[in-house]
Amino acid sequence: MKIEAVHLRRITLPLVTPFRTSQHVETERTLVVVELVTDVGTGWAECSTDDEPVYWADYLEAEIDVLVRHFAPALLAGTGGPAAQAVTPASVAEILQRFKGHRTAKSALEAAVLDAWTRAAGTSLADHLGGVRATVPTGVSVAISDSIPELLDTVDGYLEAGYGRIKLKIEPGRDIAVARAVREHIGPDVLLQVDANAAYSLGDAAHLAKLDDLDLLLIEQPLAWDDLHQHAALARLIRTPICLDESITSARSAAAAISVGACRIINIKPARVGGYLEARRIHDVAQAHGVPVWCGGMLESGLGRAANLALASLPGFTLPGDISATSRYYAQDITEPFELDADGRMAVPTGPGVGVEPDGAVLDAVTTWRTTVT
Ligand code: OSB
Ligand code: MG
Repeated sequence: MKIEAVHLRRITLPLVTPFRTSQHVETERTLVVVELVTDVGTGWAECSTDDEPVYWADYLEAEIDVLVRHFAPALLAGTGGPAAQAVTPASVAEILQRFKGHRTAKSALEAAVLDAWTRAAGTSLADHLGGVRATVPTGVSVAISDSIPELLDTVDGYLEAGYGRIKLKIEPGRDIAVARAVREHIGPDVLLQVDANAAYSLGDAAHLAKLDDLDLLLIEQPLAWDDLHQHAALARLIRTPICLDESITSARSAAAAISVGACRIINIKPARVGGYLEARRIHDVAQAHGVPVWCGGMLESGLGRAANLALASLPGFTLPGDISATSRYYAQDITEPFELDADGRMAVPTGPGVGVEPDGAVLDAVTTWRTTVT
């Protein structure tokens, strides 16, 4: 495939409820929509990361800059670079490999190539990746709240909506008592897990061990993103299974984390690992080691959600992901809304490519900036 132009738009979507983690609060999501013009047709994808470099180093304005200056030019056929001949989904990562970091931006371009490629072939992204299920279980990531009664109301609302798993964001001072209150409120049968976004240190091990009697599915990323060794040490001090998010940036780091005993479960987020193909490699490594995985989220619009659903249909995704209905995030999305079915599951798109396209009028209405790289 030859890439003729890369259209980029920055859009802002107000969140229906503020999203507060141990690192920051967000009331609206700003992300970039990528529209690739190729000789076989159009490909769509999104680049979604936080406005500030708090979840990890990538932040939206930095990803825009690296897309415009470095990544898009490297993929364009007309610039005489490595992409002059042909781009395939697998060659995107190879072409961009000499550029360090900025996996969020790399993931967006690869996803857009995958969309154009599979759309042209008349295949769904899920079939292309090797998906095996038509629907996937859903979970919801619940923001930190100052009030436990309010949090319990929020959780009740999500359970009524059909979510099969609750993930509570925690931080020092809002952790054990919060998780205990939720566990007591929802009873022993609902899947419950917590996400610290790296807010603790190994010295907190005895404190975190107090989560052990709450029958949590997992604790996500308790310690620093770059310390597998300390996660392995923590794993020997608490019974709650450790799941890594921020620490897993590639199949190589996933293999390292598993082999040193730093995690028993992995959150796979395509934007964090440089794309859907690396995400699949992590899935394969984890599956080979009997490590369950689930699909994380970046408060994506419908474009990213559709692609995440395709990924989550792979066989090793045995735990519910942070894949929630559009209405949990946005009053107005750029694609058709995604909803839960009567069993609290979500259908994997079956149409060609990622299976959805943005609505042009909505996209125009939420666009705050645009450019074309040719
Ligand atoms: O740590 O998983 C995280 C959102 C943005 C950045 C990091 C994280 C999250 C979420 C929300 O937890 C997941 C979602 O519902 O998209
Ligand atoms: Mg997380």
